[in-house]
Amino acid sequence: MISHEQLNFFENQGFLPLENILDGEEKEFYSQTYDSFINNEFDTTDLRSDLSGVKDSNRELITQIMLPSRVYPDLLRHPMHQKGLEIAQQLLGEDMILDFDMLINKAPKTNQPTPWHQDAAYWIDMPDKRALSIWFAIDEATLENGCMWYTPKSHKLPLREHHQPEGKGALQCQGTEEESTAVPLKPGSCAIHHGHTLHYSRGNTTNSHRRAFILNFRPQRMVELERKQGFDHSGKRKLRV
Ligand SMILES: O=C(O)CCC(=O)C(=O)O
Repeated sequence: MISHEQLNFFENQGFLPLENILDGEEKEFYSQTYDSFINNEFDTTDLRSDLSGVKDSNRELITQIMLPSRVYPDLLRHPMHQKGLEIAQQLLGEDMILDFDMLINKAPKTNQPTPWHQDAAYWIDMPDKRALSIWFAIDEATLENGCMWYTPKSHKLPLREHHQPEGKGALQCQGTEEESTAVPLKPGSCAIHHGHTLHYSRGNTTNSHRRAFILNFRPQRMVELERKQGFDHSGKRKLRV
């Protein structure tokens, strides 16, 4: 699935777009399933929050739902998780497994950027730093609705200093579009980034949703280490039962 050139590009740049991973029927399945999550047809108590940190009692600006495949385990048997695992193993090694998944939706006309950050800043320190994220576009991702931007080679540099804004909101650091590359995507295509790659997305200024389904992979032994320390990406330190 991954060519030698793509592997080199990922290793050197810290990100990699891949086109047409899901076919028409698969895209339809994920679109419908995604809407079921957004419309609260699944119980996502304690797993759903507004990543923007903005207190708007009428609506969420950036909806984040953690661990959809824990809520609906059938997802693990569907192509996104299966193909995602193959991609992760080809890029970073046979011992890669799914660590967690999440949904991030930017609602229409909400215009809230996802701040610059590196995912590793969110995680406990790992002796084996291999990790990658696969960001699947459910809708077409454009500059106007908040496609991803990546800072090439940033995964090779020390983590930037991150801070949490006062009140609530996502952990963030300094970054610029000038040093970065935008990655617009068609539905069913994906963009992969290393756990240390600096990234961000603009706000959604369009009349439609910008839905992304995201899978994160790391070595099996590191996932076991995380779980032993009570860290399962549910947003709570303790493992949920
Ligand atoms: O979807 C977004 O806007 C941000 C996604 C992100 O930060 C991630 O997948 O690590």
